[in-house]
Amino acid sequence: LSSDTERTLVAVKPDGVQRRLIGEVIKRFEQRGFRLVGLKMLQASDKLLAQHYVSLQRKPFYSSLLYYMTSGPIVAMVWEGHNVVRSSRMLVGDTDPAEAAPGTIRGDFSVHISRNVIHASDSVEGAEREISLWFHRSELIDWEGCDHKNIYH
Ligand code: DGI
Repeated sequence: LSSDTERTLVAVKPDGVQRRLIGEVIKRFEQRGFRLVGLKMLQASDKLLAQHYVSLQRKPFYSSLLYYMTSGPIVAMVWEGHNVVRSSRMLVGDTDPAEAAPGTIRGDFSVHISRNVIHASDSVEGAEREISLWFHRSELIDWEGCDHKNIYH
């Protein structure tokens, strides 16, 4: 993989879908210059979310987190580009909206940690694990934008 093909999982959570923020989220990732290589709307199962949030199983908020994440459709995406994992976390902002800077997605569109609109993988290894949970390989599309030479070199 060349340095501009790092990938990350981004998901508009049920509150973000209900609040019609799908387009806003896609707009921010597109205008930054990242490439969308996978996209779907789904009603996530408890099984998928248990795998996705395996590291949080012992947290006191775990059952309410799963209840919320299964309360309605989620829009899952895979974005590709140079340093996209770290850049996505910066676009998304702090986990707690009270700490998220204005200009970030959470800082602009959320108030409470239990309804923070969006997910983005927190490491390259985490991203690989999460992408394989949420997407089949056949659902990811390799394509090169005609603007590639303007965004890279
Ligand atoms: O990677 P993040 O989503 O930024 O954060 P995380 O992996 O630590 O936690 C996953 C989600 O769990 C987070 O987006 C919101 C929820 N969460 C995390 N900490 C708390 C929490 N929910 C509640 N109610 N209270 C928490 O302390």
